[in-house]
Amino acid sequence: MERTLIILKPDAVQRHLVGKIISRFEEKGFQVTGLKMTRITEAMARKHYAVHEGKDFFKPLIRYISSGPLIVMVLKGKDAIEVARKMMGSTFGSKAESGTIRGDYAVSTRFNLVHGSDSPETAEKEISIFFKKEELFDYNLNDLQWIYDMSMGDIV
Ligand code: IDP
Ligand code: MG
Repeated sequence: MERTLIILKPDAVQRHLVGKIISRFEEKGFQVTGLKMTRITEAMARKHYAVHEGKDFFKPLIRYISSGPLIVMVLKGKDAIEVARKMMGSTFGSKAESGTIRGDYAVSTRFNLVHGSDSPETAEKEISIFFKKEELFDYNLNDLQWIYDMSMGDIV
C-alpha cells in the first residue's frame, strides 16, 4: 500500500468542487487517512514546489497556491501515486483527457484544481510538510476485502 498527498488547490475551494473531487477518490477505493482545510504560507509553497524554482511559472504558481484556503489530504491504496495522477489528468486543463478531474473541470494551464505527489519520495516529503503525525489515522477499512482480492494473502 502506498501513500500520496493530494491538494485541492484554492480554485477547487472557490469553485465549489471540493466534495466532487473528494468523492472521486473515495469512490475509486482509496482510503482517506488525513484531511484538513489549511492555508499555505509562501515559505511552505516554495518548499513544496522547490523543483520548479527558477522556471518562468514559479512566481505565479507560488502566488496561486498560497492565495486562499485549500484542502490537503493523504490517500492510501495500491499504487496510489500513479492511479491518483491518472485520475487527475495531465497538467494543463485544456489538454487533460475527459473523464479526469482536470479534463472535466479545468481549462487553465495554471488553475488546474489538484496536486498529487509524483513519487514515493516526494509523497513522504510532501506529507511531512502538511501533516503532523497525530493528524494521520491508521484504521481498518471494513470493505477493503471487496476493493482488493486479498484472499490469497497478497493484494490484487
Ligand atoms: P503537476 O501538477 O501536473 O505535477 P507540474 O509540472 O509539477 O505539474 O507543475 C506544478 C503546477 O504548476 C501545475 O499543476 C500548474 O498549476 C503550474 N504550472 C505548470 N506548468 C505551467 C505553465 O507552463 N504555465 C502555468 N502554470 C504552470
Ligand atoms: Mg508536479
